[in-house]
Amino acid sequence: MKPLLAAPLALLLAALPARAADHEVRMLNYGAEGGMVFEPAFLKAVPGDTVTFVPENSGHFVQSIVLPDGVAPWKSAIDQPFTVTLEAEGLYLYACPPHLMMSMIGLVEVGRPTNRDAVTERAAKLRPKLIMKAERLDALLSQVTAD
Ligand SMILES: [Cu+2]
Repeated sequence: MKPLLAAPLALLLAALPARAADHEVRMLNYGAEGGMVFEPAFLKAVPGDTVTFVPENSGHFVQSIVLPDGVAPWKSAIDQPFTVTLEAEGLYLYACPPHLMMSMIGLVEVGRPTNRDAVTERAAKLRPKLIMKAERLDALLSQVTAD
């Protein structure tokens, strides 16, 4: 291709929307970080991506705890795969309610962490409920992009 034609083609390709990614988070009785885990528990994504929660063992479901402003709360049915579209920028903190005391929690960072303060506030209230492995909460928060 002649160089004069290559430049307009590159511009055209750059204008096409990027394909949204589908991330997979497994719900496990036992994973690399011990018992009752989301894997991976921390995820980075961009608006428009989806996350599918896949129950690989029975007894798990997923419920949102803190979401970016304007995003409706969500909750899956027990033992069923569940897909969420990440429409807004911000942090999506979620848990498996039956195993909350065992710190079965996860966090998705979509674009910029616009609701960091809300998540930090809620994490302080959540911590006493995490009877085992509460350090998982700190590990998740520590992975959020700094301002
Ligand atoms: Cu669970």
